[in-house]
Amino acid sequence: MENISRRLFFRQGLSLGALAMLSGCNLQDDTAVDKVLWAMSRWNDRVQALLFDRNRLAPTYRPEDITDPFPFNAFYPEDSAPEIDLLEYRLQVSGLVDKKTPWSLDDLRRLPQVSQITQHICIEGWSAIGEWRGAPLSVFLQHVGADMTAKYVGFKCADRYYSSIDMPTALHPQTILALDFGKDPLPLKYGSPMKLRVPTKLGFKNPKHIVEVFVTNDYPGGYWEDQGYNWFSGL
Ligand SMILES: Nc1nc2c(c(=O)[nH]1)N[C@H]1C(S)=C(S)[C@@H](COP(=O)(O)O)O[C@H]1N2
Ligand SMILES: [Mo]
Repeated sequence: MENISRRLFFRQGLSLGALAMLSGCNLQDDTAVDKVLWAMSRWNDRVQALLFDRNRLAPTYRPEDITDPFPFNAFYPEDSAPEIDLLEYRLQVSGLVDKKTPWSLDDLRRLPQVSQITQHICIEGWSAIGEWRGAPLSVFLQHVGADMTAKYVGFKCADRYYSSIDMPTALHPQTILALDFGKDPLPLKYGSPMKLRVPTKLGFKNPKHIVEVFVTNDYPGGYWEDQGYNWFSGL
């Protein structure tokens, strides 16, 4: 048994068969296959995290490159996007932070704002260029006294969507809590009143309609991530 799996490993590379033998599971069994694939995806996350260069910037574009109209996407149709009262809105902050006081939109706008024209790439096979403006997430995390040595920053949305990113990506200069799309406040369909814009990751890692930010060492997953999309999904 030992020999067969070693031979398979060297001859065929890390084939599913070899993996099954190495991990001692029977691939007739769907849950065993599933476990192996999940383990591979989490291993892939770790390799991607190691390769991530916190100083490398995603490409930026010119105003004339902006895609108009910009596509809408969500797990529901456009007219079902959650409507949030802008005056009542308070961003909740939880987990490994010193200050859990909720933030109004004016509070968020008082932080320094940066603009970016970047490309959004959706796993479903389309990409588009847009302009977003907002506070760097790193500045926000400093203000709330976040534990910057924690592993994850997670996001909860008004529509049951949720996602999470690694701390190095959270601290990347192009990762922003976006309040504006082009010259105007974020429209309802694009994530009003606030979305995470993270141009170093795929579109599904850009949660819209964010109502809570939390810092944690416990893997938070995400809406699509928990259905099999690779968690890191980034540069
Ligand atoms: N709250 C929320 N955020 C979300 C989604 C969603 O369904 N709900 N879909 C994600 C996906 S898959 C994509 S491609 C982008 C689409 O953003 P857009 O409507 O601004 O193009 O939002 C992401 N963030
Ligand atoms: Mo997407």
